[in-house]
Amino acid sequence: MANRIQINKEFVDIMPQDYLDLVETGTFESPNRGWKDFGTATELIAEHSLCAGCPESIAFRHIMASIPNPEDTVMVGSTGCTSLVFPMIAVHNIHSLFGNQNAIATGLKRALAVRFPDRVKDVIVLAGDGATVDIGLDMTLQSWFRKERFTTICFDNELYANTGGQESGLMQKGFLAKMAPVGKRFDKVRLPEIARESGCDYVAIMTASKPSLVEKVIKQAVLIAREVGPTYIQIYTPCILEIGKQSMEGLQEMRTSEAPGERFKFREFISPEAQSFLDGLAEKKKAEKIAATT
Ligand SMILES: Cc1ncc(C[n+]2csc(CCOP(=O)(O)OP(=O)(O)O)c2C)c(N)n1
Ligand code: SF4
Ligand SMILES: [Mg+2]
Repeated sequence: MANRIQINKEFVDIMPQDYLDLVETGTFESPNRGWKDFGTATELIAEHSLCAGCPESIAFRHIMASIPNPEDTVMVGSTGCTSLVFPMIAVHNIHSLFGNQNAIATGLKRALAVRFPDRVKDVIVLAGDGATVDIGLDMTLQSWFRKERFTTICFDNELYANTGGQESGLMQKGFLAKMAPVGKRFDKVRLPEIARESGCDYVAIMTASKPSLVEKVIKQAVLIAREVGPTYIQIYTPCILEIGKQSMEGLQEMRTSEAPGERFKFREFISPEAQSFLDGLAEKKKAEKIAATT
């Protein structure tokens, strides 16, 4: 049972069961929480408002289970399908005006450091591709140039899903959508490469199909952002509605798109500073294991 996360007594009788379970049996304050804990609680309440089978919901659940320090994490969202989920997750979160998310996160991270000097506070931006690479690109890049210490996660569904399927910079070349009938004229913007060149110390591109991989990447990204510099994760969360797939077909779509040679094949970039930080962590873990067995 969580000590720091409590429900106000006045509200207990109106809270959804998922929230009550979360406080009673959730993994907050557990140092080794991860996707293996699925089933003990639901960090994203089951009756969320995304389309049935939307891969954004799977990705959200994998991420929520993997955040290393949820009780001291603030997430910053932006307008889009992702913002339908934020009212239903059990982590502090702020909704920002479309595109402003990395500017808001910058101020928040700095303010939290002043307000809570003795406590580690993690900030995680989670926004769609339209918010990250189109309308918010200026704010995204400026936060990376300045080496602001937070993680940016882009749910890349390669279009503007929430407004009916307009073209985004991350859409594939030639793709036709309901509100982009001419077809995309230029290549998918290479945001992972731009992130690396703009100062990110850790960058990963992937799908949400493998919970263990999502866990590893999220933990690395959050810890590197805490200690070294900005981190960026781009996750393919296909909009099944716009690409004409059934609710059960999202997982296969992600698997197909992460095959060798495909655009979401797992890739990561780790700066030398981030690598030596990760090596130090691994050494520490090894030493703790040896100490525990002797
Ligand atoms: C300042 C502003 N501009 C435009 C919009 C309209 N709008 C709402 S959601 C959206 C698209 C979101 O696309 P994306 O960021 O890719 O998220 P998705 O819905 O695909 O998850 C747009 C253009 C808005 N709400 N606010
Ligand atoms: S419109 Fe697409 S991205 Fe949005 S909830 Fe539905 S399937 Fe998911
Ligand atoms: Mg999108």
